Amino acid sequence: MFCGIVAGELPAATVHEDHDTLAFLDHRPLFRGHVLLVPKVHVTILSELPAERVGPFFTLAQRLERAVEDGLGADGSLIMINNVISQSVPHLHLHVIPRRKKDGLRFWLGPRHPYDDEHPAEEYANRIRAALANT
Ligand code: DGP
Repeated sequence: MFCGIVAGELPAATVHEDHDTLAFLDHRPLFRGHVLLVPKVHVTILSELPAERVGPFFTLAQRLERAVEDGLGADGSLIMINNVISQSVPHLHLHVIPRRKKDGLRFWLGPRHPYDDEHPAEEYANRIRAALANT
């Protein structure tokens, strides 16, 4: 679907385009000015983005953070990527969403699952360290 926008076959309100990336308005914005940044190459999740494109992708994300906040007079922003879970479009996309104080968005990261004797933090850290060593 986002490949259709990249190819110019589907309409979108574009805010930035270069050789590798496209940024356009989400058509169901959480708040007006909600931007989606996508790589033109079709990858589904962040870890599939070729290494040489990661830096430019996030440099552009930083610029969009400033542009969305400064251009719209927002107090802050929500920047997020859904990877598989809650990802309705299987093409990597980074949301840049303008936020205002008391804007009414209920964004709750919970419930929390604390570490305990059965689930010690060090065990989780070990498993992640071991997997990191294989990347
Ligand atoms: P996510 O839930 O993280 O997969 O977000 C996908 C977003 O993409 C969702 O907020 C709606 C937006 N979206 C889906 N299809 C289109 C489209 O064809 N055009 C535009 N502009 N946005 C789309």
